[in-house]
Amino acid sequence: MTNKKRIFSGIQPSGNLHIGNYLGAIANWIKLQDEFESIFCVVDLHAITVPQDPETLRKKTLEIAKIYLAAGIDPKKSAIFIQSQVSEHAELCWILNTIVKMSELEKMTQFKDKTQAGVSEGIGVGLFDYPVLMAADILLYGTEVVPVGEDQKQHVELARDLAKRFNHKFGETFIVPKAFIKEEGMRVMGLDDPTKKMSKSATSEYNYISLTDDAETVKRKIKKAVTDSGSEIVFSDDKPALKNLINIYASFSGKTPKEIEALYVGRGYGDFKTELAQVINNFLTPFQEKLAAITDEDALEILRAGAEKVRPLAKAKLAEVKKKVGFIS
Ligand code: ATP
Ligand code: LTN
Repeated sequence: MTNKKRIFSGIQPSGNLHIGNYLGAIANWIKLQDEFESIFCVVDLHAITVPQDPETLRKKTLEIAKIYLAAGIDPKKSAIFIQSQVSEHAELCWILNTIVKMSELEKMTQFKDKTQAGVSEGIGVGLFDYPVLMAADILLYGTEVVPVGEDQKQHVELARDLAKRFNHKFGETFIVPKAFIKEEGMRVMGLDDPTKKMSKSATSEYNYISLTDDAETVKRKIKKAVTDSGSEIVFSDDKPALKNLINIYASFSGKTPKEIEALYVGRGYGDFKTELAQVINNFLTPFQEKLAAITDEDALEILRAGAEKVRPLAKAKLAEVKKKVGFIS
């Protein structure tokens, strides 16, 4: 490994990856991998914080790795690995559990969202502890920058607080990481409800466009996407549904929202939606061809090599932590 600054990020192998995950996270990673020493993880320990079918989990874990590769993460530049194959993540999480406060975790919006306003009946402890495991992921590698979507900012803040707290208590050990969040436009909202983020655990498939949706499905979903009142294609805060669709159009076409508005003067939603579906498919079709060409064996090999590459870093940091807290080696 080199002495470039390090980035670390991950995605859970649960549900179907959607264009929000791509635009909010993976697309940034591709750009950053030249500038930073990059580690990208498939966070299966996080995925089991909600019930998963074991066979589906195995399939999805491989699929995420293939998606990273098809999207352009280059295993020569970046390490790609499966979280559960480096057991130091769970060990560091345990140690961090002893310095995090219940009240800090109770404040986490993702936990509150996923438990319907904090009702903890029937909710696993793992879901509550999720942000601490994420802090362990980040701190284990001396990560400086964490490229994530906006919804993860609060979790990265907790990782910063825990790094500082540990350093204060036991002496300088962890680098205090920073979140890297792309400009506002990158928060992709649900197609059926522009007030909430596009989410792979959404109940309706009309919420999202999956990276594996075929061209016909994309057309159907875009056609059904909610729009605002009026008939003009304008980019404005009081038209949140249209704003979201224009943002998606802009991201995949490289055009600015202003250019897109100009393109549709005097034309209606029908034309706009047809062409938006085309713009998305122009990205998805070649992406899916690349995805289909990656075999399970290739992906597994890359994942094994990735784990081999990062394990020494994780081991060294955990050994340092154990010594600092007073464990005998
Ligand atoms: P869920 O909705 O089931 O919690 P998710 O779709 O948020 O899942 P994650 O695995 O939690 O998926 O997130 C992976 C990455 O994608 C994170 O960096 C997250 O910030 C980003 N991301 C997720 N949804 C969006 C979105 N709608 N817009 C932009 N980025 C997103
Ligand atoms: N919680 C993240 C996934 C994740 C992550 C990480 C992201 C787990 N560990 C470490 C960045 C760094 C999410 O996107 N839902």
